[in-house]
Amino acid sequence: MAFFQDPPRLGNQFDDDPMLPSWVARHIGSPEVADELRVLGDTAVEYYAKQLADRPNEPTLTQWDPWGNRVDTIEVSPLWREAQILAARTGMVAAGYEGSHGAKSRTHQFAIVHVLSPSLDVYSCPLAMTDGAARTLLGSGNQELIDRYVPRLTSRDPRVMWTSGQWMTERTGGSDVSQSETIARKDGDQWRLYGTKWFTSATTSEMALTLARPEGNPEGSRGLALFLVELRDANGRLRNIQVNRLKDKLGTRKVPTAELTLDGTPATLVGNASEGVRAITPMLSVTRTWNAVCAVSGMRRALALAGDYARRRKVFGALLVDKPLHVDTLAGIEAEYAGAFCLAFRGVSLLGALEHGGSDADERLARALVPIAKLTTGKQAVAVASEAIESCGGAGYVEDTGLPRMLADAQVLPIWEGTTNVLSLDTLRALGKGGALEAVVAEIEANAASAKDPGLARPAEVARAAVKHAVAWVTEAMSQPERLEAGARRFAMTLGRSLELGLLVGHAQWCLDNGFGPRTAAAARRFVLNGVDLINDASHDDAKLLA
Ligand code: MFK
Repeated sequence: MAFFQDPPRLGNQFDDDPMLPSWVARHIGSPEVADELRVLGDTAVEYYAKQLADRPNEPTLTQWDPWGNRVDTIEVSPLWREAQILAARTGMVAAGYEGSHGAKSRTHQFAIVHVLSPSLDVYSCPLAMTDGAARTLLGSGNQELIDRYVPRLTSRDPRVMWTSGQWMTERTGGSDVSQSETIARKDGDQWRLYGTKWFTSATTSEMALTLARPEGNPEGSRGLALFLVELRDANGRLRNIQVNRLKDKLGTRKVPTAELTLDGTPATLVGNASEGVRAITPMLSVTRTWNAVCAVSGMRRALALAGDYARRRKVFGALLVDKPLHVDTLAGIEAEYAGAFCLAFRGVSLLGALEHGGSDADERLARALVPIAKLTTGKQAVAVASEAIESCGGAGYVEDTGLPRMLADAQVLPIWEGTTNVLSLDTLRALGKGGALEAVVAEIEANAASAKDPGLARPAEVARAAVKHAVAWVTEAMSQPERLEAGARRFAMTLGRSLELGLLVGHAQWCLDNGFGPRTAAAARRFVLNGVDLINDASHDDAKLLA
């Protein structure tokens, strides 16, 4: 009888998660939420099967109808159509706004996101921007826009719920948006936008927040203003928007990312007619938090499949799960997942706290932690996905197993929403506001100090030592701009890894004290071996010779 390898399968995506049940027990403490997530854990398995069946389908753009009319219709994949309904009903955005769990509502919402999003082909993208748009509007003080749009963005009714895009990137660049060329002109009382948006994810959304420069405003980012665009009129036609083409991307291929020309597109000013970058920063904070959670949930999916494969795949006379080297390899990436989980979900709990009257200390910590979490987890997601598909051998490299998509989709996480370097510089900017570095140190110290178990003593010490080294480095480099900038990524990553380890230690102690076992403590010990302190002063002259 010929041999056929059993493919990897998923178990319940709540119960099988080594981090989520204990985190939810600790930070929400509601058995009903655990029950809800367990049901969604099965839904995630059901949608994984649909995802595999839907694999060849990608969005299509039809620019012209048979009679020569420009129509620019985008059709999304069947799974995306289902995802829209599922996302609304399960409250993937709404749960964060309903307030049923007070400041813990964000943890509830992102636990749902964590369980479901790896099965939804990056439908997390429009959801993240929708969440960000709701938060931005709520913070704008523009009551008319809040009343009109927030109920739609946060609805659980799929017939009512709208999603929102976020159009920032132009041909001039995605990092330095100060060079944006889109112009806003007054036409009577109506603002109209003229320009090209180069990378607009999820162009099927009903609305978008975007930046444009009101005519006559000065150059630079302060001359930009924040606008809201409703994409279609009552007949479903795009309002002076042309879809030039869909992007041909390495991953996130189900996301209808497009290039758009705005040619007199009606738009509503959200706040002032300037300072648009500052006005859109709530959107950036929310989507970067989504990015971190989706990085973590993507790692979890890769590990679930790699772990199951190891229990099915026999080589050299034994299952992979019984091979010491294979087990050692998986343990290394499981520890990365555990650390990343703690950091991403700490960002989530801070977001919830701030929305429910959090303290100044929460505010300072959040401003630094958001870019740090985004940049650290984005890199980990790529490394973990790469290792996980390698652990499935050649099958991991063959498209119709569905496994390679995990790596291709992970690769966007360090790129969109601010690259690793842009976020490293943003970390410096955040720390420059004062009090934020102290807040990071205090967070690590509080968690390290909670470690009573002797097995956590060394991880606690490593976290403390790494952050101490980072503080000493930045204090010295502060007065040397070239050194500071060249080392900014190593610095930010060290803060990220110290935070992950510190939080892991704190959570491991809680798990030991509350019947969740020694696994998280093992993750903390293994995380230490993966390396935490990345600070060094690489020669900038050498770097210039090399680059
Ligand atoms: C699964 C997850 C899915 C997510 C889906 C998303 C798909 C979306 C696709 C995209 O649209 S990707 C494009 C996203 N683009 C970016 O993330 C932009 C990356 N670039 C940056 O983040 C730059 O740092 C930035 C554009 C913000 C720099 O702009 P400027 O022109 O140099 O602004 P400046 O002067 O530094 O900051 C203006 C104000 O905003 C300052 O406040 P003040 O005026 O009070 O001094 C800054 O302190 C403040 N600010 C900047 N960044 C901030 C911030 N405040 C809070 N948080 C931040 N991150």
